[in-house]
Amino acid sequence: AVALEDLKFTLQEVLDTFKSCLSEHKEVFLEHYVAGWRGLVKFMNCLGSVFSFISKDAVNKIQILVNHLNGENGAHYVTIQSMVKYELDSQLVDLTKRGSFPESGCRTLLRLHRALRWLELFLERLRTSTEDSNTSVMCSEAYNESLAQHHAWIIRKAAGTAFWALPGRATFFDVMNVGSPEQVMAVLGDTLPLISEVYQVTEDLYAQNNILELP
Ligand code: 1PZ
Repeated sequence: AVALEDLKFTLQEVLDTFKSCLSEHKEVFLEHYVAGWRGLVKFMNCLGSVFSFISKDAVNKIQILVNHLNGENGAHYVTIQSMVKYELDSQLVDLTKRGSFPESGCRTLLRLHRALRWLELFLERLRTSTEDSNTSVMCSEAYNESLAQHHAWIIRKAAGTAFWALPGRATFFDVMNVGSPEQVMAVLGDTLPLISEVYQVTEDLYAQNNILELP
């Protein structure tokens, strides 16, 4: 049987994993990055089954990265930096059109990375929201400013529909499981800079290697 503890999400947990993501030389540990995503998926699953098509895709991508980590070349996948270097040096990435490497670490992580930008924008809105703010509106604004630009029409349509099923702000805060709204705001204030930094380090790395548009 699954222990209740495993199902229970806390925002604090996600905060802690993102905190452990960055090494002192600003490398991103893939293992912790993936753990952070696992926590986010857990959270999404608490919001209702409408989101399962979204979490399924995230879970798929997490699994691809875990397989690389646990594979025979796992040593190259310890950090995002080493992964990018290894896959590019070994020509394991489709650079211009999809073909031989649909499961490269670089293209797979890029999808999660783009979603992290959505999360950053959404949490920032949540952090500065008031009691009567609408989570669906905050969510779709954040989406339109980020991920939507990378999604085909049909996905945007499906995502847009799912957003209307989001619970209200109060329920959202309950699911985050950190306490009073004031405490949620405080934890959000602590979490956001960490997520932003992980995002920025990854963004810079991908920009330097000219791989921000991998197919
Ligand atoms: C809390 C509400 C959740 C809102 C999440 C907002 C993001 C909506 C994204 C809709 C994605 C729909 C499913 C699949 C999309 C894929 O086509 C793309 C591109 O991958 P490819 O086809 O190239 O392999 N996948 C993605 O963009 C990754 C999406 C991950 C979404 C994770 C959301 C995490 C939310 C955390 C909740 C706190």
